[in-house]
Amino acid sequence: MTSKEQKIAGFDPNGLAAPGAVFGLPFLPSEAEVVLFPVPWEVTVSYAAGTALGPEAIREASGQVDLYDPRLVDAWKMGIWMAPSDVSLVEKSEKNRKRAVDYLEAFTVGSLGEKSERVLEKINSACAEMVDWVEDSVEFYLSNGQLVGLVGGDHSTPLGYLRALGKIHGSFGILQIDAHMDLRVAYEGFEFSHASIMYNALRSSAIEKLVQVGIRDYCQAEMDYVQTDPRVVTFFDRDMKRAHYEGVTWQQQVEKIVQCLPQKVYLSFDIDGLDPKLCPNTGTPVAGGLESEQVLYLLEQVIDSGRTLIGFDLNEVAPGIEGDWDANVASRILYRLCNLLGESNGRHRTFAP
Ligand SMILES: [Mn+2]
Repeated sequence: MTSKEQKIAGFDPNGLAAPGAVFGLPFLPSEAEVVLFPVPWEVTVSYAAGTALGPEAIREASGQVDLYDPRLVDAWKMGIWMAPSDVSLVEKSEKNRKRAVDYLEAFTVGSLGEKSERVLEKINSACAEMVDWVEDSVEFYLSNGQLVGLVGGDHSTPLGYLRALGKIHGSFGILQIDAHMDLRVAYEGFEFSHASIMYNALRSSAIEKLVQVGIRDYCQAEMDYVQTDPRVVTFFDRDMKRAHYEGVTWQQQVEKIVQCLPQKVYLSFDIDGLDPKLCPNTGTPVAGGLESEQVLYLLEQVIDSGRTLIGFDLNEVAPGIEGDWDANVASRILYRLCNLLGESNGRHRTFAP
């Protein structure tokens, strides 16, 4: 028996979760088919802060998640492990977040001088470093043959991961669940803003398609961008709701969404794509949106269509001041996402009973 098999044999999936380990699972980093990579970073947040606390809040809440997966028998045996949050990254995020607040004050009152330009340069280069660091870190796990789920942080965090996947897969499509298009060009002067993640991603030819779902808060320039880039397909929340009111089923809508995606699919899941009752403390909540099971159904259909989920991120989760509701919702979604990622890449078969 390998050490992993011994752990599986000795683990009680019905028991209380051990604190600290994600989902209470007993695996070593090298024994995990899916590695969760936390990026506690929020520098360019435009409204409420708190998403840098997301990964650790999710880790804590994950102990409450029951391990039975309705789709996959003994899903937990595949092995999920979450890397520790990098302390120096947290410090850098805080330092640059303060810089960003000062810069935005000057920006808002229209008093940008030479000093604020220098501050902006510092912020942009710190963000560029974060992107490079994510790319290198994720490449390490991918080169081990492991699958990666990135846990933000704000929505600027997965750009380095997308670059790493581009090197391995050549090209792929992004399925984006979000209230926002995130197609702004250097929002508020920030080159790597959470509001620019998809604009930045699309600068690479590795992204052959961007399919956006749940969109309900966007500006004219973003609408114009969608018109000019044939790779982008947007499913607006308003249109999907109206179709639903008029009798179109979710299954029918999902079929259309899935048809827009290429063979290889990356999921970028901004929690604010959901109804804000499920994520009241997220940075920029917008009324409307999706139920968590609607998104999971969509993903299952992506996989059942024969497409491959090559990776995902879950971002913009903020725990808020009281309670752990946002992290509770997010950790349950995260567990199902990990299992679907493993399933889509044939990683469950090895450990089936
Ligand atoms: Mn977003």
